[in-house]
Amino acid sequence: EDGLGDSEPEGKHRSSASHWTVSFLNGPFSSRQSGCQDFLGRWVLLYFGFTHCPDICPEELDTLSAVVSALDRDPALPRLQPLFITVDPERDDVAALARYVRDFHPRLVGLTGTPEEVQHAGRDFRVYASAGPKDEDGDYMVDHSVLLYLVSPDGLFLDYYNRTKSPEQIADSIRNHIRNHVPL
Ligand SMILES: [Cu+2]
Repeated sequence: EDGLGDSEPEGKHRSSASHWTVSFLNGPFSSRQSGCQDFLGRWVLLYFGFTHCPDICPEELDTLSAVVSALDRDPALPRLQPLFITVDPERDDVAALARYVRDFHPRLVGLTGTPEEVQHAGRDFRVYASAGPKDEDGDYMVDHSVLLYLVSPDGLFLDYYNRTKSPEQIADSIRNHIRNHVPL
């Protein structure tokens, strides 16, 4: 372990998130490989988790969906693209993610890939994920960072939100980012 634990990214940095490479899933993509380039030009709200997570991931995805829905109600704002990237590619294949994302926002796109691709996608966001031991049924938990990340239409990581933030607070912050955004 690198000791990052549940700690947050150090400050807001302008690390480019332009190197995501994760496999296609039920999004508006023409090719199997998908990545940041598919989302350039759109505001992205991104979460890393896994579909077998008993309560934290469903809660966070409910929060993410509530934020996107709140912003959807303002016709002057651009539509946010909600994304869910798995930290458990062993179990979360395309079919599992496609089923899972249906329970949340209708625009939510789930992404999976090889373990390397998924790790690579999380690196720019300093995502921590560590699978625990398997029980007798082969079931296991994945300890992981619990943060929502805001990515600008330029593909830059702008802000993150931890679990102390309400959907209203997050929506307000995103509104401010959109208002103050100066394109590259
Ligand atoms: Cu989780």
